Amino acid sequence: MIQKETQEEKKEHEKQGQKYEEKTRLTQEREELEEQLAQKTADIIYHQCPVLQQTILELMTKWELTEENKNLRKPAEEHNQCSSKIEVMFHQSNELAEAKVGQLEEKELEIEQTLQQKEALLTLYTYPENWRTFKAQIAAQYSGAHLKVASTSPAFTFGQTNRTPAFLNKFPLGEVPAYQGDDGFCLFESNAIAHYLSNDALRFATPQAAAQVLQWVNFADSEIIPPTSVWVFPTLGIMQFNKQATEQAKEDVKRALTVLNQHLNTRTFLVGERVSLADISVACSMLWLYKQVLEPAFRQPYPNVTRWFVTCVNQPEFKAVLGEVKLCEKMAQFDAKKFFEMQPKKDTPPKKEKAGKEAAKPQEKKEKKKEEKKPAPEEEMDDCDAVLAAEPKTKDPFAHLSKSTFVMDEFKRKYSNEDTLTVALPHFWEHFDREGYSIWYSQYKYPEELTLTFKSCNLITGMFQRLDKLRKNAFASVILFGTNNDSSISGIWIFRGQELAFTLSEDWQIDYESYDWRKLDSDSEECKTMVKEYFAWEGDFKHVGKAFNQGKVFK
Ligand SMILES: N[C@@H](CCC(=O)N[C@@H](CS)C(=O)NCC(=O)O)C(=O)O
Repeated sequence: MIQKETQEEKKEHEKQGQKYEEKTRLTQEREELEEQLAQKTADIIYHQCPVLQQTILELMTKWELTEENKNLRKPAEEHNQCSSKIEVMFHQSNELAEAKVGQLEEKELEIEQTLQQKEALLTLYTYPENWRTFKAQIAAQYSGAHLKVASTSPAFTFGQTNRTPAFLNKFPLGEVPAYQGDDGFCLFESNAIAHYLSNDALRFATPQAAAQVLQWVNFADSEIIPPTSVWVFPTLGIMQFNKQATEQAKEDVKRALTVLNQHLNTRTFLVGERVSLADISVACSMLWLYKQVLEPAFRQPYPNVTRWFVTCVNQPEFKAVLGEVKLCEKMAQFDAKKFFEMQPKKDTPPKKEKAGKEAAKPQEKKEKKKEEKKPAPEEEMDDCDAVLAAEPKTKDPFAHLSKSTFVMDEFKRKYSNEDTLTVALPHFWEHFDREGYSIWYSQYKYPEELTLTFKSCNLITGMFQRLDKLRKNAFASVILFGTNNDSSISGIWIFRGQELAFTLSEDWQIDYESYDWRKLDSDSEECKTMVKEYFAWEGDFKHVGKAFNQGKVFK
């Protein structure tokens, strides 16, 4: 017979059911809390905060949180107390963890700054794309030396900076590459610099191997560079072509290639079983040959040399400096047009006595003498002169614009030396030429990616550096707003012309796509306010919604 459930029994069952539900809810709640706590602990361990970690472990033991079921037996009230205690503790631990994170960030900033200073202090002065400098740069890639390459203004202007007394005081020849270390140690001569920046693996430790490295470094300088210069420079339009000298140079190159090919018949690298300074020096000295004139038919008898060269330039450390090296497909010939274009103008300051020294083999010297009788412009250049001659001829992307009445330099001087609100700004609006210049508002597109403020500032200054050549025709004040992990970047730019200047040159396009750009109407109130606030680094910055943190000026 089925026993009927009495009223009391029914009630008791319902009560038990409710209790069971309550228990389940509490278990869930506690599990969630424990999970949060574990997460927090993991965060703290991650942030290396052993004191806090210890406190939490102690609390966990005290409250028996790890013993699964014990807590369940506690009455709900006690459990709730426990939960709120945990909550309080979460708040406290959060604050402590945040403080710790803050400390760690400061430490990170300090380290970063020290690193930057270190990098900034190991300086290599050169002109861009100097194959002599590549030797040192590649050696530094292997050894891990952090180098700052000063090759463009304002850090270094070839033909100017290297002729100043301050530079000559440190480097009496006034030649580049030139190295200055963080300890003030100065070196000239590219081979010495590359040697200094190498590690022991590149230099080799045994006297024999070290001497072999030196042998190949000298081989590059005396057997490869002179004929290479005679043969290649005319094809670059930086030296007058001389048939006889070129033919002799080709023979000399063949001789060097034969020696190398023979040596590399049974070897992967020039010395020992790994890349050394020997490979770096010889490969760099052959860069122009392989890029300009060693067409497949010419290099065909020297397969070991080409195999070795290709192996070298494809090493990551070489690639990081040289980029992709494309081997010559068709032997370049004398570029007469370029040669005449590149002749130094009459008003170019006379270059000190040195030209063509490495190219000047005895026979070449005789040729030169004959040519000296001829009138200009046959004066010979070397690769250094070529850099100098090419520099001012770089196509001016603003050349098509008619002259403007607004003198950017004058405004920049006012901005740098005088009060912004009372002098620089009135000067700006008094002289600003709406036809010749435009004003733009820029805003960084990815503020959610901005973390530490010093990193965001590096983003701004990095952009400024990459836009170095634009300085004459632009001015900007860019501001970082907010704090770590909650910031934004925006700025006001003044450009020559009515278009965004970045599109005028490929070199300028690295950063600009990361920003939204809006041309401002220079007569509008909005523009007036923005120019005022961004130039003066003060004001409401209503459109931003975050407090001013710091500003950077491109001038
Ligand atoms: N043997 C030196 C040659 C250096 C050299 O000739 N440098 C030239 C540039 S290619 C230079 O700085 N010339 C100074 C000038 O023309 O003002 C080295 O390997 O470093």
